[in-house]
Amino acid sequence: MSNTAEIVDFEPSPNNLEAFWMPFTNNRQFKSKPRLLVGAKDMHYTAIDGRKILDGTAGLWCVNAGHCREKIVEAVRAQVGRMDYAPAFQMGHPAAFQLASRLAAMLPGDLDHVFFTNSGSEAVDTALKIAIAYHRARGDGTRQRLIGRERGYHGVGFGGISVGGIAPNRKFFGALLTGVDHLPHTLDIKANAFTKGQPASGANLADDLERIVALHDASNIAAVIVEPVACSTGVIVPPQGYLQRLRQICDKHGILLIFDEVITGFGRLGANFAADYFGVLPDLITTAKGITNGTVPMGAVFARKGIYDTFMQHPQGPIELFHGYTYSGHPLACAAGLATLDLYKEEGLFERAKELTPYWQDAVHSLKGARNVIDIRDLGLIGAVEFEPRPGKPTERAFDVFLQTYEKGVLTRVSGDIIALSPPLIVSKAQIDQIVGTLGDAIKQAA
Ligand code: PXG
Ligand code: PLP
Repeated sequence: MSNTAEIVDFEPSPNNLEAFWMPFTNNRQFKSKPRLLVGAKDMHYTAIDGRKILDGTAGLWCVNAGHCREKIVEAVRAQVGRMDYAPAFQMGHPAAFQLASRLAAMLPGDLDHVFFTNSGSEAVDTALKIAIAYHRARGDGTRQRLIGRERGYHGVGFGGISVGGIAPNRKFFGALLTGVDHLPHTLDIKANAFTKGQPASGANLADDLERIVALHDASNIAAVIVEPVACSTGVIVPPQGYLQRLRQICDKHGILLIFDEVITGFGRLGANFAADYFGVLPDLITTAKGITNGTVPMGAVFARKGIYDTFMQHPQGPIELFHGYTYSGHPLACAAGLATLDLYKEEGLFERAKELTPYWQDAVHSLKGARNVIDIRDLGLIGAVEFEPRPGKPTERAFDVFLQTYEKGVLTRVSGDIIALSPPLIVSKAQIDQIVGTLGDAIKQAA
């Protein structure tokens, strides 16, 4: 493939690295020793120095079918030559309707309507707004409070950081949304360290929702939003029965349940969605990333029939929901999305992920006993290794392991004192061995 060679005429120097203010990055560290990628194919990146890097993280949890897959590349190429853009408001184009129908057909239960956004952050803000507007449309306008969870990640919009629970993502940004409360997170290393899959204990943590309801009264609460598996914070796997319990309590009190499946959607757990995997039907699902295999930015909110119908029945002006983005349902994203769904299906990638899960689980847990490792967690094709922080220097140890692993040719993701893994679903057993083996070597050296 020639998709690596022609773009390498870029010599990094302090001058040309300065202008780009990098997101969620230690800019000064990066610019002093940049890690630049210039090409990608299937399971590998090509670094600017020509090295092949095995992708242990599907980019940032998004490239579920592997990189630069011909079918998707071709679909985007054809679409951009046919029609670059169509207005999203009061106008439409066929691919957006086709993609929405295809998605609705693969969703569980009566989740059957799709609102397009351009990212997971936008999907989250959209879902929160739909939840509040839905109650209002039913004459239940006091239901405005939103309940998130400690350590949750719901993107970086003001809605998302308000219901989110990652302290550094919140503390620099003022008062945030009012009327938000948080459930406790479910990580209990003392009780559950090195559990394979879902921990047996901790479902009772969902009962905290009853305490929150008692405090604010159900008549004031619009929705609860959780990641079925909390990934960004360092992979927190829900205890057995926990999500079922949350669903029961929401039902009891007329509260909408939102699953943020930006990472867990599209096969990451070896099922279409985490909602399928856990057998729990939320009222709204937020998604992004794998919806286009990361090729073109796109996010979406999936809504149950009753929610959409409520907006359609409500007598009001010419527009039912005063919300949308210039690029909602962008033609290139829709083309990428349709080709992505075809590819997932043709290659049976979600079933493949399911079949690989026991091998993956054993491989990741083989790092038990490695230096300074205090916990290992996994579910589906997700893995995480947590380290004892260096005294007084939190996050430094995992960052050193991440750098060492990259030097040795494997891309991982660092988050606090955790290394997270989430390879494309096309990963082979030999590549799983390489990812875990390289991480083990890096731990010996850096941890
Ligand atoms: N919700 C969840 C559950 C996410 O994981 C978002 C919302 C926001 O999506 P956008 O497209 O606005 O970034 C996310 C994104 C990491 C990492 O390595 C995770 C995300 C993004 C970047 C890095 O933990 N999650
Ligand atoms: N800011 C201004 C000045 C705009 O005109 C618009 C869209 O028209 C936006 C922000 C929102 O941009 P987007 O629709 O891409 O989210």
